[in-house]
Amino acid sequence: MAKTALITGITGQDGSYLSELLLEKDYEVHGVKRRASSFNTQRIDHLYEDQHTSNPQLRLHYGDLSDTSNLTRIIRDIEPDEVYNLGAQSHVAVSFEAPEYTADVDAIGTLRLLEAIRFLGLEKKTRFYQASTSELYGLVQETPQRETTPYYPRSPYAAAKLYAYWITVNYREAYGMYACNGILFNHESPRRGETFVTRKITRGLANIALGLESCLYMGNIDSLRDWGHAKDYVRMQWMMLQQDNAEDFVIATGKQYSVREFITWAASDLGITLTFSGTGVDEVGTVEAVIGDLAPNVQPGDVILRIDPRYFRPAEVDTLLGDPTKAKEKLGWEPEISARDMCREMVVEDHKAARRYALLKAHGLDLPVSLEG
Ligand code: NDP
Ligand code: GDR
Repeated sequence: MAKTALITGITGQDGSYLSELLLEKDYEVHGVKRRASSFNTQRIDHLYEDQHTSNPQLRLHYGDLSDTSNLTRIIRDIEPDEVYNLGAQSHVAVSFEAPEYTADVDAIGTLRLLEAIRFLGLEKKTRFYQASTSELYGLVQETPQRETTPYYPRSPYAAAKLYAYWITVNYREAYGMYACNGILFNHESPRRGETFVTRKITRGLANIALGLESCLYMGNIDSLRDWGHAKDYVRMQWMMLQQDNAEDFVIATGKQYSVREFITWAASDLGITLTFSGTGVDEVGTVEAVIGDLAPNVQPGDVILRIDPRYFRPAEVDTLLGDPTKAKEKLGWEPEISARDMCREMVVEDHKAARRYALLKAHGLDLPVSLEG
């Protein structure tokens, strides 16, 4: 019998890759999507069949992690074998501006799902995956970070996710539920939200290369991260629910780079050699040379990167580096795509999108390019 999965956050980056993976494995996939005033299913539109055909394998339900009765009803109707809780207000900087909402959705939203499973008597049937995060480590207490490293959250987002982490452990211990945390380090892809740092860089530089924007405004470019590819990481999310016993795992590559290095890679994938000069908020990125024809609107001497303190966070996580040894040894999981190759893939996709915009513009069909960072 085909398994049934429920994914919260199905319209997000990970939700889209996980849906693809589960559909390939013949799951019946259900997703919770939020009501929005414009379409928000772009990342999964390619998977969505006409719902009028018999037995579509992917079904969407309106819902929200802040709505207990809605979540309980969806779980009652579906009785899923597996729940993947990927839904969240997932932007760390935004969580400083909307701390209460972030806590409600990211922390209490997790409790609502676990409690719905228990309340409906599904605690021995339904397996639960919680999207935990390397942000739990915050002000790091040990390097590299592993499953036993103490947590020190540095944002309302991380504090909310810490509650979600522990309530997941608690439901496992208290009620014998198969519930586990994937402590995932940053993972990216061409489907990454446009305001996270990697995508902001690849999209911004591709737009600059084709004359759609003139300058990229960044925050702390000395920040260090362990970046993997979302496609590799959702494979691990599924694997974590297929074990005999529920356990928590760190998912990371074990390699670390700075935001500055990522900027240099993306620029070089567009044929741009960038040099940095100045310090602190006065640092700038200047074009030293341009090779090839991917960046026709950029000249040597152009300043295409500046620091904008608006993007500094009230408390920063300066460095994260994960140790995925447990995942490798117990599950045989290895990341297949390097950060460098992922950057190239993201630049290629963003350059294609920028070319489409530039072409429309050249034909008088001027669509606005959103510059929100
Ligand atoms: P995204 O921001 O791309 O996706 C978040 C998803 O959650 C979207 O589908 C969004 O819907 C949905 N969502 C937001 N608020 C609510 C709400 N109130 N009720 C229901 N759904 C909601 O995140 P990612 O795919 O990158 O990440 C998936 C999960 O993994 C998140 O929980 C994130 O915190 C966590 N995580 C991510 C990491 C990463 O590097 N990507 C690393 C570690 C953890 P909509 O499309 O309508 O906005
Ligand atoms: P992060 O990802 O906060 O690690 O959370 P993000 O890409 O937003 O930031 C990474 C680092 O880059 C620095 N930075 C900037 N970040 C953004 N967004 N915009 C900028 O202009 C900018 N300039 C520098 C940040 O200060 C930070 O140090 C992500 C999210 O996906 C979380 O949901 C997830 O839990 C963690 O990764 C693991």
